[in-house]
Amino acid sequence: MSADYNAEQIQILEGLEAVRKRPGMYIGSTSARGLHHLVYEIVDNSVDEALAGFCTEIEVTVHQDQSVTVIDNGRGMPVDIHPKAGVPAVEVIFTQLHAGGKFGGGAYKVSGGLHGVGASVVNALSDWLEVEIFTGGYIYKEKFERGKVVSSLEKTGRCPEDRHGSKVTFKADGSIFEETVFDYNVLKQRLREMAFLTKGLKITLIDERGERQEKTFHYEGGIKEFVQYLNRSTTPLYNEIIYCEGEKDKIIVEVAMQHNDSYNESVYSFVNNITTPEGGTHLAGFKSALTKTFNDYAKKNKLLKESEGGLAGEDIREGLTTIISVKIEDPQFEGQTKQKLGNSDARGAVDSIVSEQLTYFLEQNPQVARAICDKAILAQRARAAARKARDLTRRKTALDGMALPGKLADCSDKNPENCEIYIVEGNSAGGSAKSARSRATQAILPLRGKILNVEKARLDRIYANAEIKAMITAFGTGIHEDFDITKLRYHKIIIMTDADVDGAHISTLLLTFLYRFMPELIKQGYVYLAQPPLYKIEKNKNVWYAYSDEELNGILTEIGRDNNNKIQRYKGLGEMDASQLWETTMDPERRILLRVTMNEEESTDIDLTFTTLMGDKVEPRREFIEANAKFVKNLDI
Ligand code: 28F
Repeated sequence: MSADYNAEQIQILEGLEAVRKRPGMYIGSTSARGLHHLVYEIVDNSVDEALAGFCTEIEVTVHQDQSVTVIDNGRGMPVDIHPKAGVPAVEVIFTQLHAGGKFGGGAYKVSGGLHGVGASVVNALSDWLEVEIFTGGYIYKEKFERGKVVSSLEKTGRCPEDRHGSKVTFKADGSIFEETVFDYNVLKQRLREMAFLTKGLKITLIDERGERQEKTFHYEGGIKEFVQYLNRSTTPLYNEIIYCEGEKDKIIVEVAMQHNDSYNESVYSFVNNITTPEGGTHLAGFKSALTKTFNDYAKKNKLLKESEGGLAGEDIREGLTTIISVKIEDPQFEGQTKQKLGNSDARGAVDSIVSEQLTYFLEQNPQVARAICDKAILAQRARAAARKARDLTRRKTALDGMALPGKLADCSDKNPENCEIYIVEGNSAGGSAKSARSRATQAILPLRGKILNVEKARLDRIYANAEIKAMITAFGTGIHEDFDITKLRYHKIIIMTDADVDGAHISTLLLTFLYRFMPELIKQGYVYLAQPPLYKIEKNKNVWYAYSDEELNGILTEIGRDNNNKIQRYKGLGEMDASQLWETTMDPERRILLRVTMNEEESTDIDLTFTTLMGDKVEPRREFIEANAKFVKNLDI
């Protein structure tokens, strides 16, 4: 280190070293999620420039070498010398950790005009980073490596007087990130969300790796279009998107909502464009406004019989898709993953703006108000029936002890951590699974063919379905608001179906049920898919099993492809006898299990995927399947 570092430079070096030593403190993690946060932090600065009213387009490009370029047409970061730092302002943005917003993992960035809080961290965690600014008819450029200036800001050329904006290209540091390959779909999902949340802003994503892909997001309708997009695989209850917006106590509130004919509630809340999956005061304010406003309306218009009491919030929110977006100068986050808004004034701001504007909307649109109240009243009755059915199940369970379903072949070990339950399609496979299993730790619950598609069923029908009830009782946790993960009787729930189209359909129906009524089982990693072998290869009394086409080819290459090896393509579990089922699919020492996982950031996409695949709209399902067919291995036509 040369002697002429002044206090300022030393403080900068210490700051960047701190980031490189503990990157997780600044971007949440150094996993793939942390890697993608680098892009979001740079794009956020362009979004801030858009929120300030100076940027209308952002372009994000992933290059062949996994470096990323973000370019906007804002004013261009300032190039004049920063009075205190004695270097250009842009260099301050990329080398000084700002007090401003914080970072990544659930913390937040302050949007709405405070720029560049994340740029210095991205710089510190990049092998190299180049920034170019177009302003005043000149192009300026500065280069960094791992946060340190390697070539100071200089004019590198001319540009048209009316050309303005900022361009940043960076290459994530492979010595810090376990993963440096960007996932196009993850970036697409987040950039689409940012475009929905920033009405009028055009965001383009380009992928130069492999065959070039390009996708542009531009929504003049902002979160109203977001609700339309989320509802596109369902049948809306009415054509309008209910929209409220306003500002109170310096909090900007925007809410868009629309009921569809399903029974799922999909409410997504954001603060400064950052998703808050744990909700918080803004969501609480919305819920109380909604319940109060609809109950007032129903009473005033005599839609509610006195005997039936008021409508519960969940009755009104049945089938409701909502986006809540608030902008706050100094958001406080709470909750496990710091993704729950804590500011108490946000509750009041959302409550009063939504109450006032929703009341007005209902007065102006009595037929919409009526349709919503009618649906809520049906939901209320179904909830009462479901409660009765559930209490019946509970009472029955209480009366007969843990009245486990007759078809369940339970295991003898009573410690859930050691136990696993196989949900098996069909009685024949169920039979061989029962004789194949290890009785101590493996329970078997055979299901009779296709189970109820819960995507289109209310709670009362769920409780009335024998197969569903058998799983609820066997798992022990209860469902919906009764769910209690501590009562789970098995720490592995393994779905075992035939490796054919029907088997895939049954797995999907089961995952839909688990996702809609016991999502924590998936979120906490208790759910697995068994992987039965696709092929059995026999040669001179030797037997091999292959779990994929490429594995089959590998084996055949190894043992020779002459004609005295017999290859059997398994069509179903029933074709295996108990010992084969055990050694290929159930023996913990040899089997392959696929763990079903989901992460919060993709929650809108996952919710939408289930609605698209399981809902009643055919067109969006066809589009989804065509778009994703390339990811399916062993497609069995
Ligand atoms: C590809 C990433 O970072 N765009 C940005 C601006 C514009 C200004 C600015 C940014 C320090 C703290 C004020 C220009 N002229 N794209 C970007 N565009 N930062 S970052 O100012 C940063 C100053 O706040 C800007 C006049 N005011 C602001």
